Parts: sequence; structure tokens; C-alpha cells
Amino acid sequence: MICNKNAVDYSLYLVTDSSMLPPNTSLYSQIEAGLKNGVTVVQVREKDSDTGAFIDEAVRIKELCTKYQVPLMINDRVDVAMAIDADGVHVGQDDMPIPMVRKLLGPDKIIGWSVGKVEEVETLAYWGPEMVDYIGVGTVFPTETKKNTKIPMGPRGVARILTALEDNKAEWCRTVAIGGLHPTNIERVLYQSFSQNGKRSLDGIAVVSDIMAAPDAGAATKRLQGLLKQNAYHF
Ligand code: TZP
Ligand code: MG
Repeated sequence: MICNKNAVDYSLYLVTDSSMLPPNTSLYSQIEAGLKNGVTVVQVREKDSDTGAFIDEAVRIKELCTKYQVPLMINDRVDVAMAIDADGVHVGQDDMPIPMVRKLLGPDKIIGWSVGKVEEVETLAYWGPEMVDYIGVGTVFPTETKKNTKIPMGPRGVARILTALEDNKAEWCRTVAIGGLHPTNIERVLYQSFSQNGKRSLDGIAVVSDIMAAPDAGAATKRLQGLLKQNAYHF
């Protein structure tokens, strides 16, 4: 564990994808450029590789995360996260049920859950703070990155999820918006999701393509970090 899981900075959460790298870059050079310039969490997400290749990749990314003191999350694969002692796992609605993930990982690891509906917030509130540490709220805007995404919820939908967390007394749960987020729209997401629920703001934004597909991943990351800092008061 990089640090106390309750003190994790979720502000700029990078989800990896090795299928969209520009020429003359590698998965690792893109991730390191992000880490150098302000990425605060990395999630390894590989949909097509076999287990051995996934583990090799995750081990290399863990070395980078350790170097920059940033938490490493693994998408879906609880077994891989345990095998390499990652900081946590991110699962979706159709993956291993959260109580089982928690049983396997123990109390100290980070668990993230993809959430798009108010009923899912009610479930996590019912489970209480021991189960889910943060939710990925989305998809916010249409995206080419994930093919089977639900209908985009927009900033209004994000606001509804934030309101549901408050209404269900699940204020301990951290929140990261995901899906189609770029410098052109993140201010709107941060501002509208806060002003329309009036009580709480997002804890961060998660991006795949904005950094992974960037010809200059360092510059892309700096741009996102700059916008997050400028909008810190509704954030
Ligand atoms: N989950 C919901 S949308 C998404 C994931 C993994 C992909 C987001 O990718 P991008 O490139 O930031 O739109
Ligand atoms: Mg999944």
C-alpha cells in the first residue's frame, strides 16, 4: 500500500489502454509522462491480453507507481491484484460482487465500483463504508474507448449520483467521473455536477484517451491538472 487508503488523491485518475498509443510511444512512456505531470491514481485496464501478459504489464506499471508514490489499481482481476500486491481493484456491475471482492482483498485495499444508477448508490450505502471506497460515475459523455457503455448521463446524471450519496448518508464514498472527458468539457462537468446537487463535488476525473492517445502525454496531463486547479473551488 502506497499510503493510507483514506488519504488517496483521486483528482486525476488515469485508466490505461495499450490499444490507442500514438507512434513513437509505449504504454510505459505514456504512463510515466502522466505520472511526472500530475496523474494521482493509475488503473491498469487490459481487455484483450492473457493473464501472463497482464501480470507482466501490471508489475512494470507498479514499479512506475511506486517511483511516483501513486496508488495502483487493477481493473476486474482480483486475483492479479492480490498476486502483485496492488493497492486495489476496480470492478463493474457485472464483475465479481463487491462483498466477495472485499472478502478476498481484506479491509486495507481500495475497492472502486462503476456506478451509473441511483439504486446502485442505495446498495453501497446499505453495505456501509467497509465495502466500496470510491465510485467511477459514468459514462458522462459518449466515448469511443469503451464500446458497451450505457447511455451517457451528462453532468446532470453525475449530479443525481452525488445527490444520492448525500441522501443515503454515503458521504464517505469518494467519486470520480469517467467517460468522454477532455479539457473542452471537464470544467462543465465539475461545475454543473456541483451546482446542480448543491452539496458535494466530485473528487476527481478519470480519463483514458485524453492521456493515453496524446502525442504529448505530459502536456495533456498538465492541461488537465491546470483545469482541475483552476476549478478547485467546486471540486
Ligand atoms: N468506463 C466508463 S467510460 C470508460 C470506462 C473505462 C472509458 C472512458 O474513456 P475515455 O477515453 O476517457 O472517454
Ligand atoms: Mg469490469
